[in-house]
Amino acid sequence: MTRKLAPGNLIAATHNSGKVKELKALFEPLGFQVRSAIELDLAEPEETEKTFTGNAALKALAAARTTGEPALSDDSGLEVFALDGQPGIYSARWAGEPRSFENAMKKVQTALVEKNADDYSARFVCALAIGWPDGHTEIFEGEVRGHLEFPARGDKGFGYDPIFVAEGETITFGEMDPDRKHAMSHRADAFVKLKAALEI
Ligand code: ITT
Repeated sequence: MTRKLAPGNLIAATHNSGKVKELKALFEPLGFQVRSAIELDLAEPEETEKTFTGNAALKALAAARTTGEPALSDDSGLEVFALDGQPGIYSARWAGEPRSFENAMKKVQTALVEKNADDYSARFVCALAIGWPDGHTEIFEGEVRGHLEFPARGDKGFGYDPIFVAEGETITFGEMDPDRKHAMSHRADAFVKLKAALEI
């Protein structure tokens, strides 16, 4: 049975400040006090799973066990159809260390050019997980479909936003007002499912 989640303390189990901002915007209006793994200086677990849902569960449980509070995690990424779903769960890792999404976006473009691809369809995927200190998890997956455009445009958002144009749109997520992105993104899609199932 789905475990419910009452408003209260919630740890955002992520070290990505772009995600922290978006997750706070989603959960704080519902009465949650959200503190991030960055604020709490939590260790970053190694993402050893092969799926978005697996990695989301792993990150939420690590934070919940360390803090003794329910934790929310987000595992997400960009899947490019002509690249057989890459970078996918490796979306952050394509940016190298220290992370450069300018480089990651160039890598995507180079891979498409090398493949002679004429189909630039892509989707963002997001798995949101809630983990409890006793090991229970609830996980929800969302997506937003669209295509890629180069060169990158816009300085709003984060990650691959400057090259992603959602279906029916002409501007990139990087150019879009954050409220509008929040209403249609893969994160919003997963959040709607989470909210309904957990009755928050
Ligand atoms: P945490 O694991 O600490 O949450 P991370 O950045 O390593 O942070 P992921 O492993 O889930 O997170 O990597 C997902 C990457 O996919 C992320 O770094 C972004 O570059 C990209 N991504 C996910 N959602 C995105 C969005 O809404 N807009 C742009 N890029 C996004």
